[in-house]
Amino acid sequence: RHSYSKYNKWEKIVAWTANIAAKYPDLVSRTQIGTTTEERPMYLLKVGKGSVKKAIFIDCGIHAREWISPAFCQWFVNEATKTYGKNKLMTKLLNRLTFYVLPVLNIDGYVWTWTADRMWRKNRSNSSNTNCIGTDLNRNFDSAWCTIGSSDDSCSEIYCGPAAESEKETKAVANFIRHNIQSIKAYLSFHSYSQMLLYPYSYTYELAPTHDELNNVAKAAVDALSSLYSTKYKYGPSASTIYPTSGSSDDWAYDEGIKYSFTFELRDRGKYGFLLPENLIKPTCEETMLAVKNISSYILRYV
Ligand code: 0X9
Ligand code: ZN
Ligand code: ZN
Repeated sequence: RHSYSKYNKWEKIVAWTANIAAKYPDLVSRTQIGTTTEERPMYLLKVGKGSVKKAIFIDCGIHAREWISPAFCQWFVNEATKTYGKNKLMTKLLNRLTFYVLPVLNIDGYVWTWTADRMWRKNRSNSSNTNCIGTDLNRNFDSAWCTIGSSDDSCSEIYCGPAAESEKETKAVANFIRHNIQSIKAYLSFHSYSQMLLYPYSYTYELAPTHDELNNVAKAAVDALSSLYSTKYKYGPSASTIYPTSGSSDDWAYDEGIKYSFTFELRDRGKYGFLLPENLIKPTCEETMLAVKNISSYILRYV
């Protein structure tokens, strides 16, 4: 049985995408943006009232073992549908913005963490034709691809793949974003763990052209998040706040012109790490909702 306060396996999540779209036809619709290496359908939920307006693209589960991330995407869609018409801010956000939510980007990897190796990170492709499986999808985007904080060794956990966008999962997301670049104003990517809100750049220590605004938006979002349970988040440019990486989705989205591009590293700070207990799903998602609503309000008001 699907539950928002439990981790759900992929079959449950797929069924859930169909069910929530059927239950709220005027708020949620489901489309397929591609298929994974192992031919699983990549379903995207479009959440919002009426036709497409300014849009916010949200993805979860780029890294397979970061289970709190897909849990958050599901939580977000539930909260949106459940509180539409009741919560004033959510009603306004859904009336005036479109949220594209990809509940699990790396589906094959996610399935692998449920069936074979709980600590799997990469996707499940053998595009290198070596003994080692998997490309790190957060190293496979076309932004300073495979330069810094990345590896060309297919056995590495941060393998960049044989080429930028070599992976079907990367390609599907990048194509969708390119096709909808006029409407997409913000890109939010959810990872775990370390409690950070990161923004470009990661492939260079140079500050992004809009650094000051990104910093202000991040600070406000982190303040909103911590107002609930006092959870401490660091925020800043990715390279200096966590570590440099190249081929990452947020840098790519930013350089495509999506000027509000953020990566969340959700709870915790290492006590449980990727194995965050289920009783922490609710508090983690509730506080994160505040940050996402805060950023969304900013987009609505100023962008
Ligand atoms: O290494 C990563 O991809 C992210 N950390 S994780 O533990 N979730 O794997 C950090 C990404 C930082 N880089 C960007 N935000 N671009
Ligand atoms: Zn990650
Ligand atoms: Zn709630």
